[in-house]
Amino acid sequence: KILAAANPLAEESLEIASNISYHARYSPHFSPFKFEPEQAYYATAESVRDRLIQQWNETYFHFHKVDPKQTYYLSMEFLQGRALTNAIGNLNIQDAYADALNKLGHELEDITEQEKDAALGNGGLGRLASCFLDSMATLNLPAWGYGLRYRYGLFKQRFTKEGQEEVAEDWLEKFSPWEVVRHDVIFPVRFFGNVEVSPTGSRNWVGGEVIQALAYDVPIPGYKTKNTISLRLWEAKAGAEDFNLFQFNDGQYESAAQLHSRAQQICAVLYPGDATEEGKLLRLKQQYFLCSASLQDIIFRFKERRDKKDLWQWSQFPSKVAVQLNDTHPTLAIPELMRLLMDDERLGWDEAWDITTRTIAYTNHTVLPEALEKWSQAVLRKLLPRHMEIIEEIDKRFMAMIRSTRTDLESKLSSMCVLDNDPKRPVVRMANLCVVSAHTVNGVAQLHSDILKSELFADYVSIWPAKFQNKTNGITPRRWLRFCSPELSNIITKWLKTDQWITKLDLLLELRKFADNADLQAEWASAKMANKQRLAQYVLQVTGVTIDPNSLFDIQVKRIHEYKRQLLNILGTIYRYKKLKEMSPEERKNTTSRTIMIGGKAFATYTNAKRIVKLVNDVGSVINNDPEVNNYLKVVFVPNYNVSVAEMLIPGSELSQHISTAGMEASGTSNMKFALNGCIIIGTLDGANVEIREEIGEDNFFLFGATADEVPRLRKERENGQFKPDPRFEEAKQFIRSGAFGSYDYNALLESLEGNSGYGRGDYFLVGHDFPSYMDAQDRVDEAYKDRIKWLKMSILSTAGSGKFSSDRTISQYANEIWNIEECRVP
Ligand code: 26R
Repeated sequence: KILAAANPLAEESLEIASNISYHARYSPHFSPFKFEPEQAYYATAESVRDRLIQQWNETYFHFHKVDPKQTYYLSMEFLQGRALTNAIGNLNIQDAYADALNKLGHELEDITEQEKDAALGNGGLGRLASCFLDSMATLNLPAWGYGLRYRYGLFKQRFTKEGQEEVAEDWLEKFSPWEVVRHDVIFPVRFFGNVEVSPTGSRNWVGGEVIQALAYDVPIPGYKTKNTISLRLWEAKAGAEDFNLFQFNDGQYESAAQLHSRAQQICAVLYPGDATEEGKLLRLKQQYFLCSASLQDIIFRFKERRDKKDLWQWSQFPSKVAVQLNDTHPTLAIPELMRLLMDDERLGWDEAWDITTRTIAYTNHTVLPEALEKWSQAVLRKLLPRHMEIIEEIDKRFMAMIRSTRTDLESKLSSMCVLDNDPKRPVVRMANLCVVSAHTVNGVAQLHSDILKSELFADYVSIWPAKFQNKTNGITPRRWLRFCSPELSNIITKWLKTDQWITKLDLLLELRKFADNADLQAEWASAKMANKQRLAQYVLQVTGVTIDPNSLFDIQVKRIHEYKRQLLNILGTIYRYKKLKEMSPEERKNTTSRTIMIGGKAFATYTNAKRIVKLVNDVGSVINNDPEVNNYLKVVFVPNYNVSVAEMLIPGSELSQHISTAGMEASGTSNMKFALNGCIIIGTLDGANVEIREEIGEDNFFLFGATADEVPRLRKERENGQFKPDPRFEEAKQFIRSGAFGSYDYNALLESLEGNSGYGRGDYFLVGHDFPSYMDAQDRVDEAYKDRIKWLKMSILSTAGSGKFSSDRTISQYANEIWNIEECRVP
């Protein structure tokens, strides 16, 4: 104690240690007298939560008092990953916690490993939402996230002889110390039923089933600020009154609790397969559940903050509330806000429409036709009869407006309107509903936003030229550099003589001055090597494969999809392997040794994606066990790619592949994480790659492949049989067909690269076209890596040029250019 008094860090760590012990003892979740890493994790998390709750409450009251305009980010996905390291880091108390845990006989790193990822998202879109929350909190913006509290998040990926197997991931198995249930925040959400018309002509939605939405809040701390905002996740519940005691006593247990089990289904899993009619209905229910609960909550808060004041009007709503739709998944917020304003608050159509359109903005994240949501009109009418009426009215008024003001667009009307009345399959086009109703529509990288304006939404641009914007994605530098690579972070701080870069990422530019400095290069190399060794340890532990930290670490991690072209990567790898086999031992010694790592989950019913996963695994087992070449090449499939695996992989990477067919990847965000960590990108001119290359410099980017504007012509040529494949491409495919990688029949997969017509056939993704330029770019990589000084310089320049890709920059732009909100800092 005496010692501690002289040293504030020691004092704080003593206090923390005692707080952790308190939780282990008095918030017991386990048998007493056990303090293994698991118990230590929960006790540590609870002690961190104590600190958060205080500033979280202060933030709530401060927002309430100041009553600023507030943004609500509606998203069906939040890919939060782990919270402990992030919370401790944002509170800036790492050292004290590490110390405190040492006193209790544990290492902070082991304790943080105990936490399960909160994987309430699929990939890029969900992780973006989580990075955005971090930036909103850090920038002291009045903003909240709204999502669903899925019981099971994204599946865990396991392997059998057949390939990938999906296992439910029970992230709530024990419990989550990061959520607080708000028993007083509960709203009814109706499904089915019918619309009743009163004698005065007003319309009311009645009947059907009513399920309760109960709020669970997750604290989102900002970095080095008191501001701690909320991610509010809804859970579906039925009430005691819905439990039929009579039936239960009669032995009819299932039907007695029918509504309870229907409620449970709603939040049971993230993104259930929508191949069946049943599955489609459930997904739509989830979407509506999120929208209705969130809007009721937003309106409640709007009124609550206003009730204290004398006069208020609905017309003020858009100057107090901004709602951002993360893709079309929460589109039903549009008819739901209209319904609440008209049917519950008794506003007329025009006033409700004015408020709705001034409140809602929409972000598009993909141009892939199969990912553009279209809901069957019949399903929508059955589940949400009043919303269907409102959607029909929106469409009717939109068409009337075009017919009366824009006769030049009449011929385009059938593709521009919201309802597609094709008698074979009448649907609601959700993206069109968003474009017609939102005040702003944005893409997520410059190229993507340009494509939205010139293709997908081209017809609307002349009606509303100012509606369309670009907001290039970003990533939080806290999680994706400061916390996942403390070694590199410390070097950056040392050379910039400040740690301000953590919130002002543009400062990284200063590193350019030192890119040739031998001392910085040496420190840089040793930090990268430490990260590579840590990664090699991890790979050994999860796959049993030993990899050499002196080889070039080449990584491609992302969801498996044909447009992302993991197949191009593995075909290139196969060609590389074949050439190595043909070389003499002397020749091999002159090659660049590589470790190629591929990771990612395949959607459970996406056959070709699963075949690609299997191929990577098969290729890996042959190459890694081939003593002739396995000093020069290893191929590893990293299982169960998720946020915390990314935090391990990215800092240890030197080359990363972002090689989608140009025009198809809206942005990509892992490309930004890799670049920020000093990893060089090999990539196409797609998504945010274009801007990354601009920022980092073309000399520090390995470019190849067709450009987006060439793609349509190349597909045509393909269909006309004008495509002449490169012999290397043929050789790689032939090698697979020869059975070099086992007996599995890869013909069906390879045929997707052949033939000449149709989506997904005739090499729609142009793997064959880009193969030669890809291989040439890979040759340039091998050459560049031989010059270690040159490579280190490229690596430093990569980090130095990544400042633009902070989600702080992205969120500031949303705040200023779309939401019109301002900082609201807790004193
Ligand atoms: C409706 C259903 C079929 C569905 C489609 C697509 C559900 C989820 C998705 C996810 C898509 C929209 C997605 O994750 N898009 C990614 O968004 C990232 C963040 O903007 C981009 O970086 C990335 O390029 C894009 O693919």
